[in-house]
Amino acid sequence: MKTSSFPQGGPGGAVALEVSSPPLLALVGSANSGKTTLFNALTGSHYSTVNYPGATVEYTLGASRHLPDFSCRVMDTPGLTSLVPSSPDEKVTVDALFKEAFQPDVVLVVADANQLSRHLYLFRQLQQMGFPLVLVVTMEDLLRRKGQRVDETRLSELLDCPVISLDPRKSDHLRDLSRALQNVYSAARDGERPSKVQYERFASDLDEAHIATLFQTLDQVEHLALRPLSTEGSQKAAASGRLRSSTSLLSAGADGILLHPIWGLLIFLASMCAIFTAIFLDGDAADERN
Ligand SMILES: Nc1nc2c(ncn2[C@@H]2O[C@H](COP(=O)(O)OP(=O)(O)O)[C@@H](O)[C@H]2O)c(=O)[nH]1
Ligand SMILES: [Mg+2]
Repeated sequence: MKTSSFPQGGPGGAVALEVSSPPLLALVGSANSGKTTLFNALTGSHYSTVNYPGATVEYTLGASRHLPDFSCRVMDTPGLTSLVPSSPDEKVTVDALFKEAFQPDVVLVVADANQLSRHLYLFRQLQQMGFPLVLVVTMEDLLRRKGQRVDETRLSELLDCPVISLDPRKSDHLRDLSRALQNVYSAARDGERPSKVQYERFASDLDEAHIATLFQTLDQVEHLALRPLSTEGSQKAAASGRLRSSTSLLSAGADGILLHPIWGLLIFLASMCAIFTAIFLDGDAADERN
């Protein structure tokens, strides 16, 4: 519990109260990634719609009723693709993430499995800023129809963050989610939250080369974390898996190299080449066995 002046408003408005309140969990992610569906699953649809302080942009706030191990306030936010806002509404949401009385204790990033690398961009920016994070991957049912699945363990290793794949239209996996949130919250509760000054420095340091290299790295993360459903596919994935590093692809050490405009691109191309060679050699060996 902490004391905050976060709006506790009921329908119709924000009322600032100095009260002891449970931790705040913010759901963020691109539009149509499943945030509101997950919000409804977590809160049982008991919520109020309130305005961001000083703005007409709305967000929704409710109490978690279906997270058995983590009692919190849950905040649904408008769609966001990057910490560098592209509309006035996005700017209000981004600004709120850095307002002291408003800052979430844990950020739950919601990403669509079918657009993983694109949706991981916001995740990575939030991670670079130092927010305590849990990643929920939605829409895996649609990915499976295309013959692929999400390897949660692998994705979690690559991102160095808890990852839960779930369909928010069902109530499965909420206990796993709840435990992950509680662990992340406990580990981070006494830590510093990212400040507006840090954010401004981060935003001004972003340049096109850095962004392009980050997208290449995230494409590689997606490639390594999505697995084929078929047995034959699994053998090929296992072959390519032998080439993989066992540490986080986005860990501090790897980041400097992988995000370097020249070395990052060369490493990306070399690893793609090695993976495809392994797949073809494996295929040839299988042909010879048959
Ligand atoms: N097939 C499928 N549909 C989903 C899943 N999660 C959410 N949806 C649907 O995706 C649509 C967009 O979800 P919504 O929660 O409004 O997304 P938001 O814009 O991020 O708040 C809705 O029709 C949901 O029912 C999922 O895991 N699988
Ligand atoms: Mg929504």
